[in-house]
Amino acid sequence: MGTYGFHGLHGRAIATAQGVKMRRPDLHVFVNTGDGDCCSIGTAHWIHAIRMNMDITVMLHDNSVYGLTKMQVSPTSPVGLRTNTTPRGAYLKPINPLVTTLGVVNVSFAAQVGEWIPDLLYDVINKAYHHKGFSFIRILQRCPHFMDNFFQDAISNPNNVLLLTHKDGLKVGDTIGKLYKNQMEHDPSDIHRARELASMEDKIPMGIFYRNDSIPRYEDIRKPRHINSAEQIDRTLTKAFDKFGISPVTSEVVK
Ligand SMILES: Cc1ncc(C[n+]2csc(CCOP(=O)(O)OP(=O)(O)O)c2C)c(N)n1
Repeated sequence: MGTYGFHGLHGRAIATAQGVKMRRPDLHVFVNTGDGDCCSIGTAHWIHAIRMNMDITVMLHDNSVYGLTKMQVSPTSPVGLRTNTTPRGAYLKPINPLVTTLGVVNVSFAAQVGEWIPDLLYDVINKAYHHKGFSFIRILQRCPHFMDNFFQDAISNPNNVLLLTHKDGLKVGDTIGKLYKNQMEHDPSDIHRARELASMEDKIPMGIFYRNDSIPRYEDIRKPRHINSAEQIDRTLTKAFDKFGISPVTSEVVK
C-alpha cells in the first residue's frame, strides 16, 4: 500500500481518523489500533464512531494484552491470563469486540479474521476498503513477544476455525477451502445471526459477519456547506481568543 501514516495519541486513533476524514473526504482512511487502544482508553470513541458511521476502515489488532507497555491485562484478556497487573490471573470475563460492535446502533460492517491466514486477511481488508461506511475488522493477532502461542489450537488444527462464506461476503478459493473445511454459509445482511455467530465460543468464526451500505454516513449528513481558507480560520480564531484575554492585550503586543 502506498500510504501516508500518522501516529495519534494513544486511545484517540479513531477520533483522529474521523477528523482527517471530515476535512479530507477524498482520502481513504485506515486506523490501526490495539485492544488496549480501542477497547480500553479509546472505548467511547469506538462506540460513537460506529454510530456515526463515517467512511473509514478500522483494523483492531487484538492480541489480548498491552504489549508495548510489557504485558498488562487488557479488556480482551481471557480469564486466568497472568500479566504484570494480574499476577494471579485475569479476573474478569473479556469483552468480545465483535459482539460489542454488532450491538451498536448504525453498525454497518463487521468482520473477523486471523492474522495467520494472510489470503483471508487480504480479502477482508479489501471488502472493508470498498464498503461505504465504518468498517470494523477484528484481527486475531499474536503478540510475538508475550502471546506467541495464543492461537496455537486454531493454527495447528484448522478445524477449530469456522469460515463464513456467502456471495455477498467471503468467497473462499481452492487453497484456503482445502485447508479450512469447516465452512458455513452466512448472509451478511442478517444482523441477528451475525450476533449469534460472533458470540460462538467452541470455534473461531471468521469472515464478514455484517454489512449494510444503506446506513447514512456522518460526513454526508454533516457535510460543511463551505470550507474556510486558512487565513479566514486564523482571523476568526484570533478574534474569538482575544475576547477571553485576561489582561488587556493590544494587537501590537500580539505581533
Ligand atoms: C494517553 C496514554 N496513556 C497510556 C499510555 C501507555 N500505553 C502505551 S501503549 C499502551 C497499551 C497498548 O496496548 P494495545 O493498544 O493493545 O497495543 P499493543 O501494544 O498490544 O499492540 C498503554 C497503556 C500512553 N502511551 N498514552
